[in-house]
Amino acid sequence: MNNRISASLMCADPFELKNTLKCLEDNGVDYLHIDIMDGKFVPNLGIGSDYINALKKHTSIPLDYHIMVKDPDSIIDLLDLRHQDLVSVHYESSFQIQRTLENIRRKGTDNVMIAINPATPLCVLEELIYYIDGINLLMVNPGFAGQKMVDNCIKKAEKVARFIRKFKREDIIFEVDGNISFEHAKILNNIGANTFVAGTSSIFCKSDMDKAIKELKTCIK
Ligand code: S6P
Ligand code: MG
Repeated sequence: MNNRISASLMCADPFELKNTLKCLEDNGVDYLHIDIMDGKFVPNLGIGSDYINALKKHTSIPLDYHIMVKDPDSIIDLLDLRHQDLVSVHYESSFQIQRTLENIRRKGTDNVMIAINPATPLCVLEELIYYIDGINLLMVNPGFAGQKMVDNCIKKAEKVARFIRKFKREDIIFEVDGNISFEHAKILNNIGANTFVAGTSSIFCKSDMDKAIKELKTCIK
């Protein structure tokens, strides 16, 4: 699988969105990362369905939904998923996570993913590995942009890579989300991550986004 960049829209200046989208499209950014938050599962509010519907009228870049809400099944219907979109839900967010994963697939995406927090033990994936197309490994506790990577998360990424090899699922999406700086992207690329959420630590950190995207691409070659 080719490495991919998913631009985190919660980090984009809303007043500059049109220019930002053009720059992301011109640079062939693969996904727009959409953080959906309810103020309960995580202590912040995030992007809502009206914003997403408006966004879809202005770009054809596939969306990468990161759902951080309690009882995610109740909001999946609002999303109008397309087959190329990615959707990740947190292990802890649903009482019947396998049913939730199936619901998401039924709604139309080919890319159903499980998101895991820095403290979520990897053993929970053993029962789910056959039902998912990807893992979104959080390198920070979810809720906010601009956080520092939680200690030990690089080691955790190594563990995830070993886990993927053990279960012979090298075909899956291995996404990393949170404080993905240029330096961290290089390290995580070497470990085996293939999808990189780009936020304030990389493409939204400089005034020249075009240059920053090109730099990030060289880090994950
Ligand atoms: C955090 C969220 C992320 C942020 C990303 C921002 O809850 O899941 O997707 O948007 O972490 O990137 P950065 O570089 O500011 O950490
Ligand atoms: Mg996210």
